[in-house]
Amino acid sequence: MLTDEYDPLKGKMLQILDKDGKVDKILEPDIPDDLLIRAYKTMVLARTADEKAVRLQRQGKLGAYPPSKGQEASQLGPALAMGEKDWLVWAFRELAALMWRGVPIWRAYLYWMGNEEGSNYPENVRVTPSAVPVSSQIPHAVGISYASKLRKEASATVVYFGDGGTSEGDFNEGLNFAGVFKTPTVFVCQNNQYAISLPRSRQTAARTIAQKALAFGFPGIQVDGNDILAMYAAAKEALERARRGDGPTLIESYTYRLGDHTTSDDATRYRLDQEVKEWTERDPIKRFKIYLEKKRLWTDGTEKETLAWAQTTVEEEVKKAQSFPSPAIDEVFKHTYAEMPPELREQVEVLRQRPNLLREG
Ligand SMILES: Cc1ncc(C[n+]2csc(CCOP(=O)(O)OP(=O)(O)O)c2C)c(N)n1
Repeated sequence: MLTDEYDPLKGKMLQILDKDGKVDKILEPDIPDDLLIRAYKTMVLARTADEKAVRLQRQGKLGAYPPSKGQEASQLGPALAMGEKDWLVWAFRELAALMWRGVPIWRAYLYWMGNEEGSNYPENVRVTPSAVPVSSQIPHAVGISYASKLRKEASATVVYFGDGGTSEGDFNEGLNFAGVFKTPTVFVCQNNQYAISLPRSRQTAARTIAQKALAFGFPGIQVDGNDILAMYAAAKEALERARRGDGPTLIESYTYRLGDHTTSDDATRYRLDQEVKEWTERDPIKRFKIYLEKKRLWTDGTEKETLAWAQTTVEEEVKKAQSFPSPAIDEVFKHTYAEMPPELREQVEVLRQRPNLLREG
């Protein structure tokens, strides 16, 4: 068991692919070549789509956007290990995972353009809508997985949240319930070192986030989140544990947000250039590419083709998102309550009479 070998109290972090693309042969997971290639292409596409979203925001064509540059392996590793019937519950910075699970990029763009159609995923896609209130998605994920346990379904739920999210009541309540009721939940904490400007050292005095699992009575593991093979292996084991009925696992993905917190943030005000430079050298895409090259699955030619394909694909997705008309005024109020409460109905009426209020803010 990886969670025994890498017990958080032993102070070891799971890494299979080091920053120079060298693989640990003993721990290397058995992933078919075609899946490895698809995973790499998805990471490149996610990076391209992410950088495009930031540029669209700067041009006033998209609202606030939370970049995920640098966290592609952290997100994609667990998604790769998931089965078709498993649920993915995300926060707001998990573009690569959404893409892998079948959410079209244009829908993701539409969501950040303020159009709720962006959350209308295809019928067979088991992904919940984004949850911006920090950690509010954790109790939802525990509820979903508890429901599949009661129904005796063989599906598990993977839920993503950040290091900042671990200070919320919802984190503590959710993990406690999961431990007591042995729900089939895989908790993936993307520890990207900051909650906006607050560094991880100010978030908790615990040495690792992974060790918090032990107090809830289930295993935790700290994983190099820029190593797709390690994230895949840890998630695979956690999903198997969940499906066996042996309960939840907490995976701390030790990673870094290379971009700003959102397009409203300026990370240079609280991070040193040197730190960003060091993490850029640990880029998850770069090391995965070296791994594929060594396995003779990748060449300069396929790289060039893939970069061009990613650019063209993203431009097409942008066009699709932009072809949607602006939503009707009452759309903004529709998707929280089954029945709209009177105070919201009142606000809709005011807006109908004075639509400029929305633009004026
Ligand atoms: C309950 C709640 N409080 C505050 C905020 C404002 N807010 C948005 S993101 C964020 C930081 C989240 O940090 P973390 O959980 O580490 O995730 P990251 O943004 O780094 O991915 C905060 C405080 C919010 N969205 N919800």
